[in-house]
This record gives sequence, C-alpha cells and structure tokens, in this order.
Amino acid sequence: MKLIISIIQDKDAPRLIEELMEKNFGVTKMASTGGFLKSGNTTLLIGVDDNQVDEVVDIIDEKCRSRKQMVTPLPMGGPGDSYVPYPIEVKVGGATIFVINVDRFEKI
Ligand code: 2BA
Repeated sequence: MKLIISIIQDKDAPRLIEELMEKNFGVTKMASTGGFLKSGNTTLLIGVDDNQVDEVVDIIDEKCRSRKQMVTPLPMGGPGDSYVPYPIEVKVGGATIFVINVDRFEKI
C-alpha cells in the first residue's frame, strides 16, 4: 500500500476531491500553508493500493493547474536597511506529490 501526499492549490481542491470520491478513492483534506508564499494551500492524504498510484497521479495532473502569483518578498536585513519592496512573479502548482510506502494500515 502507498500513501500519496499531494499539496495543491485551494482552488483545485473541490474538483479534485469530487473526482477522487467518484472513483472510490479515500481522501483526507487538510488545510496547510506554503513556507515560501505563507499563504493557504491544501494537502490531500490518499491511501491506495500500489497498482492505483499512477491512476491517482493522472487524476491529480488532470485537475490541478499551475498559476502565476505575484508576491512581495520580505526584507532580509536588519533595521535601518534601505529596502524597496517590489513584487515578483512566482509560478505555483499544479501539484507537489509525495508517494510513501505504508508499512501497516488498520481501521479500528
Ligand atoms: P510555497 O512554499 O508557498 O511555494 C509556492 C511557490 O513558490 C512554489 O510552487 C515555487 O514555485 C515558489 N517557490 C518556493 N520556494 C521558492 C524560493 N526559495 N524561491 C523562489 N520561488 C520559490 P510549488 O513548487 O508548486 O510549491 C507549491 C507548494 O507545495 C509550496 O508552497 C509548499 O507548500 C509545497 N511544497 C513544494 N515543495 C515542497 C517540498 N519539497 N516539501 C514540502 N512541501 C513542498
């Protein structure tokens, strides 16, 4: 068995979860925050049989789009540094996916 951990954008979550549920995959949705943008994203936990990993990754690929986002970096120096903030464009998502071996799975 494998655990698929997928970090996606909030906007893509409803459509992706709906599709996974329709295909009878178990999904847990968690609210998460990206370390770089410090804005909300969604983390999904999906437990599957080994032979289902590719199907789930394909569904994630189909439902998650990459988007451009403007972000203004925070100053790195100490007080007194002259700092003129300007926004930079960052490409976020489709999805960041981790596939992990599950040693033991029980429902009690
Ligand atoms: P964030 O950390 O908020 O990153 C959002 C996007 O900002 C990233 O998109 C990437 O395009 C950009 N970015 C991240 N760090 C950067 C840096 N040091 N300099 C310039 N640009 C940077 P994605 O790569 O698609 O990642 C989307 C979200 O997936 C991340 O949100 C984070 O929550 C998660 N993630 C990505 N890689 C991860 C990893 N190795 N481990 C755990 N979570 C990860």
